Amino acid sequence: MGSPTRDTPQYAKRLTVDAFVQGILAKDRTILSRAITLVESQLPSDREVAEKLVDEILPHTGKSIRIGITGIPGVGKSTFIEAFGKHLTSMGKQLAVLAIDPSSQKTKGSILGDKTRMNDLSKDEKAFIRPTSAGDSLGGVANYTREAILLCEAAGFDLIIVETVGVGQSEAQVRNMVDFFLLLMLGGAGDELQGIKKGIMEMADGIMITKADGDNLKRATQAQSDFKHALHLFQPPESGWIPKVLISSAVELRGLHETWEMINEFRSFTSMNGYLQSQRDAQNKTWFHSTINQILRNEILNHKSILEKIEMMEQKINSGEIHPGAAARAVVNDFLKLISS
Ligand SMILES: Nc1nc2c(ncn2[C@@H]2O[C@H](COP(=O)(O)OP(=O)(O)O)[C@@H](O)[C@H]2O)c(=O)[nH]1
Ligand SMILES: [Mg+2]
Repeated sequence: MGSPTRDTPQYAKRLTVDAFVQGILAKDRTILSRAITLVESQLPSDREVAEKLVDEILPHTGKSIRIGITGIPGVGKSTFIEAFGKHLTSMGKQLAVLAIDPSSQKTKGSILGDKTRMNDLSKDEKAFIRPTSAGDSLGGVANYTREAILLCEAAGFDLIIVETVGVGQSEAQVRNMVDFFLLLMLGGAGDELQGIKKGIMEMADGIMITKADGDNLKRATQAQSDFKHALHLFQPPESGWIPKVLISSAVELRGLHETWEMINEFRSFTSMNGYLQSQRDAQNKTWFHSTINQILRNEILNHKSILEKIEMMEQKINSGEIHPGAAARAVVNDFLKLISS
């Protein structure tokens, strides 16, 4: 099937929903990539097509394992994903990686860019790597990452990995769109040094001590046993799954098969006790409600008079004339009056 390339005139044109669906189900990488670009678009006309597309492919989703990988910049996320990814494809697995690329944000041309591209893995025909912008929108790693996961699933990938930027709220957002959340940490550096809050450790289904090679191996093994002890102090997670602590090295190819076994074990454990599905159901519910908020907010901000009112209210809040709750209520009341007139 000759799909349009950059050289053909059709490329500039938008595909129909049906052409997108057929292309994705036929595992056409170019069309998958274009579909992800479509769901990332903020244009209302694109949103409309994107929503139809995601709706159409929905029956073909849900069969992959969704994995989130987080950790501070430099901990070795991209390098680990590349080594782990190659291990998976050598076993015949098909893997999609959605790498949230911080270089497209403030730190333009970031030094991490090279690794994010995962040059070796991207040449592997069983792998699909898609750097996505961290997003300038309010939502940060917004709903389009969720939609991109679904598109990749419909294209038949067995595993979907989402690499986080490793700052602030993006962790919680990614946690809320994957089945298994893996936190990468360095051995020998204090938790505070690594900027890892207890809350993030509590979100993890697995902790990986990276760079366990050369002189670092001893420190990594020590950290492994320290973290195992530390995890005992936490509340048992809702899934009933006791998080595992592993060590890895992308240089000495350590811990890769163990990671795969851990994820498989998690999958059977949570399939048996129903948590895998109940977590996905809860995530969908959150997605649904946050989308209502987002759509409503966009509708409200669509009116010039409302934007002016908001600006005025901000000043009144600053000068202490009105409190934020009442100001918000006044804005929404104006909106309601506007749409009913
Ligand atoms: N020795 C060693 N170095 C590593 C390993 N993994 C990553 N690195 C190095 O650590 C740096 C940061 O890695 P990168 O994957 O870009 O980290 P990210 O920011 O978390 O994605 C790079 O210079 C890597 O070469 C490892 O397993 N062993
Ligand atoms: Mg990276």
